[in-house]
Amino acid sequence: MRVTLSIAGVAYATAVLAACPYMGGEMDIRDAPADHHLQARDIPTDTTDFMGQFELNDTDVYLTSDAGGPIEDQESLSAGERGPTLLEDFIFRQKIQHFDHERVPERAVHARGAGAHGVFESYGDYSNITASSFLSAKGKKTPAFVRFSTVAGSRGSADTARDVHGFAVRLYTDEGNFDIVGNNIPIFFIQDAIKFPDLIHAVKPEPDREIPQAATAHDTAWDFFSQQPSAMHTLFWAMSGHGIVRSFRHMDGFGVHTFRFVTDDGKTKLVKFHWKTLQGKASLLWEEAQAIAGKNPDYHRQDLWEAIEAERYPEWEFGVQIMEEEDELRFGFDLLDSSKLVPEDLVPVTPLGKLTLNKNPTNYFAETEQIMFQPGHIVRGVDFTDDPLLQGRIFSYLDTQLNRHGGPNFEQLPINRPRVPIHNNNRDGQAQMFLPLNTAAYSPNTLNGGSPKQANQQQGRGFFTAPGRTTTGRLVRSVSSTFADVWSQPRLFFNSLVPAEQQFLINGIRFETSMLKSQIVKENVLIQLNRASHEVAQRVAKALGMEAPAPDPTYYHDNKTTDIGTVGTPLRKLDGLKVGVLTSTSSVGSDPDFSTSFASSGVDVVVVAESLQAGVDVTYSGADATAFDGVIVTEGAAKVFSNSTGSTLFPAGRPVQIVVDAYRYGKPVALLGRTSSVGKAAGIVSGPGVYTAAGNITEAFKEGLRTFKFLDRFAIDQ
Ligand code: HDE
Repeated sequence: MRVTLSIAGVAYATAVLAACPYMGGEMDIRDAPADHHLQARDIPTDTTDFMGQFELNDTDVYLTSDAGGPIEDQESLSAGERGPTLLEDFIFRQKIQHFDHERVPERAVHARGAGAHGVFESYGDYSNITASSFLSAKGKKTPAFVRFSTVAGSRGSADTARDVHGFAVRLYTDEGNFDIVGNNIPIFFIQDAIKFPDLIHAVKPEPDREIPQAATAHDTAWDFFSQQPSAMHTLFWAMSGHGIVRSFRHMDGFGVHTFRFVTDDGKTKLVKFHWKTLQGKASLLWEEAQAIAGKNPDYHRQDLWEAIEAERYPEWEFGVQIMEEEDELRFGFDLLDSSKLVPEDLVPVTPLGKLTLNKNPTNYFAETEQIMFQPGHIVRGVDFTDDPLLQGRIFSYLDTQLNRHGGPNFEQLPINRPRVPIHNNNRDGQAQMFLPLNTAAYSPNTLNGGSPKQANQQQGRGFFTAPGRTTTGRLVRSVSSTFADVWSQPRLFFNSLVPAEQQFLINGIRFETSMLKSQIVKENVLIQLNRASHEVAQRVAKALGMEAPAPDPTYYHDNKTTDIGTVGTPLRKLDGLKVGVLTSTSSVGSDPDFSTSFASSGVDVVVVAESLQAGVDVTYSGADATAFDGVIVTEGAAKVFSNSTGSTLFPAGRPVQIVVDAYRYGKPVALLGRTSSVGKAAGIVSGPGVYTAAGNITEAFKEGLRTFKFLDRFAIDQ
């Protein structure tokens, strides 16, 4: 059987796998069309079309060795029933050897993550600002894969560790892969890539005892932060709700660096990339995040998976802040400095398209673990800037992929493979998947008709560097003086938060610095905080039992900007939020049917009772306030609460603890019927987000979920 596929890249891959009878079919790579550009416009937007061909279906087949022969592999071959295993046992050797080599090095940073497939859709034709084909027409769709992550923890660490979150997007455009390898925080700790190993060595567990895992609450981290004050700005963001997000779906993404958009005729604009969550931003409280880390370390991973399985596809709007080339120093800081953001009230974000995640990976390792992003994956119409952090990253990611994969052919793995064919003179290397037909693997050549031909700005829609870019300068090893002010923007961030989130930020710094053993490090931290804000320094110092230094007002100001916090703005969608309905086994059937009334808003109702039976989703022994975004105590629950300490079916006091915690975590809480005594026992004071009305509270409760955190419940330093 001959299979003709419309995409040469696909054909290559299939040629290799087609050798396996279980994949069905034979093929010849000469089936690949000669001119891939004819095909390039037809790339599949449904990612399953592409990845599906690599799926291995093991249904109703015999087990085989890797070499294809049918085998049995439950017992090893031995000399006599009680004798030694034979070296000859190729089945044993292959099975064990493959297992021994199952792991690849985890990512040096961002090791813990979760990903999903999706699609990007352009809102229009933006050829007036970029020659990128994925933004060339209204409604144009481009397949995507996104991987979210935390930075410091290892692959098995907990999702809710306080951290910056990775937000890495790959667009499989019809002119090659474009990766925006960004974070959920728009700025970065350092300004020059050469300091990255220092930053990471400082935040990773201390090297003698390998403690603490996935946390910056230790001496080396804050020693570095206080010696490298460019870290203050990102640190402020990480200590606020951005470091402990409710889910990956509830955070924005940022390209961080300033990039360039380039048009066909070479005109350029400076741009910052943004992914704005269409779910709305939401964050956890630190106490909540800590509890979840123990109760459900897979909290974020699970949330993303379940939302997609339930077809509540998370969405982000892609937009750019557009600036002129001559604006590099216009805003009082340098656009090449990645420790600075461009306030959105100065330059608003122009929306260009929408990203929707609509398919979970089929295999975590093959897709989420093996995807290898690179800031160096850019496409026609986009160009770099001289940001020294970006310049270093372009090297680092390629290098790290070589280390992780062991050779240069990682781009041929299904998840990394562009959805357009590849034609070049790169050859051989470990695990080469292609059978190149061209024996003149060099340019220029005549023997292959000069092909592959050079593509550039004028021909073949090739990538091109912005023609107007120039550079001159003395060779120096120094930070630009335009990068010097690293305190004004952390202050801008703090000024722009609502008082409750300012308090959360202070609490975060208090928690972390209270773990420090070195008095000198604590003093240095206060000196740096004090440069950004005397108030912050004082409030932190109070908890450390120390004195803040005298005000250091050089960078003090009262400016604020917009849309910067994670609390105080209602959610845009309730998709995938969970409401715990506390009841008892004897009254499950007679409780109101909350599932139906919440379903229309995408909210899941989880019924909690003493033991599992029809209509009960989870027991009190398994339930916890951290698992819910809001809690409803039904009338039927009253008997469980009054018997809180008497049952052996759940830990003493658990039902009331769920209500206590839900309230103190700022969640909406409803006390129905005669459960006011429950409220009393839980210390609940009636007020916003507490629902006691006799009638149907569903709509009001949904508003409560939209509010997400009731901020009046949190004390603020006086
Ligand atoms: Fe990364 N970073 N990084 N980083 N980074 C990696 O690449 C590096 C930086 C980011 O889900 C590594 O494949 C240097 C900024 C994300 O697979 C490594 C510098 C931003 C991910 C690396 C930075 C990021 C990484 C580790 C200083 C936001 C995970 C494994 C210049 C704009 C991508 C890997 C995924 C991963 C190097 C700074 C985001 C070692 C040298 C700034 C989202 O190559």
